[in-house]
Amino acid sequence: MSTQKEICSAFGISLREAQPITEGLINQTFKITDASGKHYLLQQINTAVFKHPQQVQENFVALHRVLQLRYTMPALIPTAENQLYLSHEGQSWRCFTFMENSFTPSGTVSEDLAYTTARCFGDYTKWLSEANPTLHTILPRFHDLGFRAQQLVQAREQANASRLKMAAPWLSRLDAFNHLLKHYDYWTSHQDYYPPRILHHDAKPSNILFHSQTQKILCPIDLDTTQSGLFFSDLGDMIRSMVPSLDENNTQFADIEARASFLQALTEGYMDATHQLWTRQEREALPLSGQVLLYMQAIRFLADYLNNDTYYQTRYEQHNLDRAINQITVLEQLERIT
Ligand code: GN1
Ligand code: MG
Repeated sequence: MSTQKEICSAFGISLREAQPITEGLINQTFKITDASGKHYLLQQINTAVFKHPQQVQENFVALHRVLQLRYTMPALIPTAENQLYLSHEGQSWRCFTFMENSFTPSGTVSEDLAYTTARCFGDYTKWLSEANPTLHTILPRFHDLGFRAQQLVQAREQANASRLKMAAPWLSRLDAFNHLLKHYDYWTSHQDYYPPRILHHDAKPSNILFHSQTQKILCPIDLDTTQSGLFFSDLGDMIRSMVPSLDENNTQFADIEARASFLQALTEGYMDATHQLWTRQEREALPLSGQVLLYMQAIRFLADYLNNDTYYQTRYEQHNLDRAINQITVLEQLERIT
C-alpha cells in the first residue's frame, strides 16, 4: 500500500501527521499537518461514484473562480507536477487548503438553521446561474424523474417473486403520485419555461462550512455533484430531509410527521435568495419540489430493493423497502400540508 507520506510529498507537502475526518460517506478525508505545523485537507476521491476525477476537479476550478468572489473557501493545491489531482496506484487523491476555525453542523436542525441552509443554497444557484460557468455533467440523469421511473419498471420486471410481493402494496401507494411524472414531462419539454439551472444536488446543513466564532457562513462544500438540473432539486432535497420529524432510516412510520413550520422556513429561505431568478412557470411549480424529490427517492429505494440492494448500503434484509415506506409516508403527509 502506498504511504500517506508519498502521497503528501507528491503535493509538495512534508507529512508530520494525518488525522482522519469521519464525516462524509463517499470520499475518505484527512487533516494533514506538515513539518512546519501548517494544515491541509487531503481527500481520496471515490472513483466508483465519481468515475472521472479529472472532470470533477475541472468543475471545482470553474466553480472556485466564480465562488471565491462571494465566499471564503478552500483553494485547490495542485500536485508538484501541476496536476489537479494525483493518480497513484489506482487511487485518486486531491488536496485543499485547510479552513481553520470552521465547522459543519450535525445533529438536529432548528427552523433557523433550515432557513439559513435554504438561503445559502438558493444564493449558490443564483450566483452560479448568473456567472454560468461551463461544467461537466458528473452524474448523468441523476435527478431525471422519467429515467428513475423507467428503472423501477425494469426492476419490477426482473425482481424475484418474494420481494415483488413485499413491494406490491407500496408500488400501488406510489401510483397515487404518478401525476408528478406528467408534470416532469411537461417541464422537460418546455425548456423556455423551465431552463437548466446550476444546482448543488446534495443540499444539506452538513455541506455548509460556518466560522466557529462568528457563526457566519464561510462557503458550501462538497461541490462534486454541482451540475445542471431543473429548479426542484435542491429545495426538494432540503424539504425531503428537513421537513419530516424522523429521518429516512426510521421505521416508526406512524410517528412520522411532516412539519409545516419547517416547510415554510425552507421555502422562505430559498425564495428570499432566488425570487428574482425564476421564470413565472418555475415559481408556480416550485411548491411541488418536495413531493418530486420524495417520489423520486421512494422510487430509487424501491427499485434498489427489487434489484436485491445493489446501490444503497443496507443493514438488514428489508432496509430499502423500509426506507421506501418511510419516504411514501412523508410524501403522503407532505401532500396534505402543501
Ligand atoms: C445518496 O450518500 P448521500 O447520503 O450523500 C444519494 C442521494 C440520495 C441519498 C439518500 C450520489 O446520498 O441522491 O438522496 O443517498 N447520492 C448519490 O440517502 O446517489
Ligand atoms: Mg453526498
